[in-house]
Amino acid sequence: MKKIIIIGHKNPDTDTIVSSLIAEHYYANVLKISAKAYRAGELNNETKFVLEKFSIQAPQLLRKVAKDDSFVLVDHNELSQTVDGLEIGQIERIIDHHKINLQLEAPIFLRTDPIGSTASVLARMYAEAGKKIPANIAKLMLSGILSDTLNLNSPTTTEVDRKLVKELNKIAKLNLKQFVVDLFSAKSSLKGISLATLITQDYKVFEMGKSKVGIAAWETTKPESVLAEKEKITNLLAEKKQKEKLDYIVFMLVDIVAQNSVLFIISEKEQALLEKVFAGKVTGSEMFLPKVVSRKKQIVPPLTEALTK
Ligand SMILES: [Mn+2]
Repeated sequence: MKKIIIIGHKNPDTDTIVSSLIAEHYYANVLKISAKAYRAGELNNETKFVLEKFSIQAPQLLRKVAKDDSFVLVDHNELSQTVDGLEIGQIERIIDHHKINLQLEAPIFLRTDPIGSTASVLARMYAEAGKKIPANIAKLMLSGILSDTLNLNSPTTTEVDRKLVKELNKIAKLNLKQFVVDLFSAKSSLKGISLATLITQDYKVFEMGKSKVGIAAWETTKPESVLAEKEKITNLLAEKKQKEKLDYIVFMLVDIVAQNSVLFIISEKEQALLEKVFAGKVTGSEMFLPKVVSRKKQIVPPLTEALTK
């Protein structure tokens, strides 16, 4: 029987997981259509914390794409970021907050808003449908928004997200200050994280012009612990670049307290590109970027522009 599968991106983050669960609820309660949330990879420590705190079951891992099933993509739309084996014709709906980079073959339901998280987009969809948001869904929405916007500090944050946090917390009734401390401490936790995992847990591949660019990010309140491993991380990145036949690979270490980033530079090729695009100085194979915390808004667009010219 044909099923509808809701799925977020590979190397799932909190927004992608909570959005798949929220979308499952939206399908059941607003659209009155049965659809099931799955995940495209292992949960990170932050997402585990969220689901445990609210006693919500994680979506099952999707092991195989069946030809008959149709798909709802949440929090992504690039084929390089979705589950392997999925064909464009199987996509029936996209709910996202990223730039659309997809050539479709047929009309589909498509909802993208340029706001802080996919959870925010879903919250708006409930409001537009005149549906009340239950407390457990409001908690998931808050987690997605606060995680993706780094507690409303990322430049991806909009007025919509700020208002939503206030409105949703009237339902969820969380101690937001404490919740964010716990959320970011879980985000920064290296428990069970090998260096190989560290560079793939929040890793995305982008097609920029003719170049294939891998960009890994690690958001943390404790950058020192990761900086100390720079050499090993750089070696792993070089291997990954070769294995995946990438043109460039970059690792972005985001300090979510000080609100800045350090890019790890693996070769002269990356150095030349990054120096041209960001006008920052490379010292000891790293480039410091003050006030840069968002891959989506501050790293991907200027790189894409430089590589498509
Ligand atoms: Mn997101």
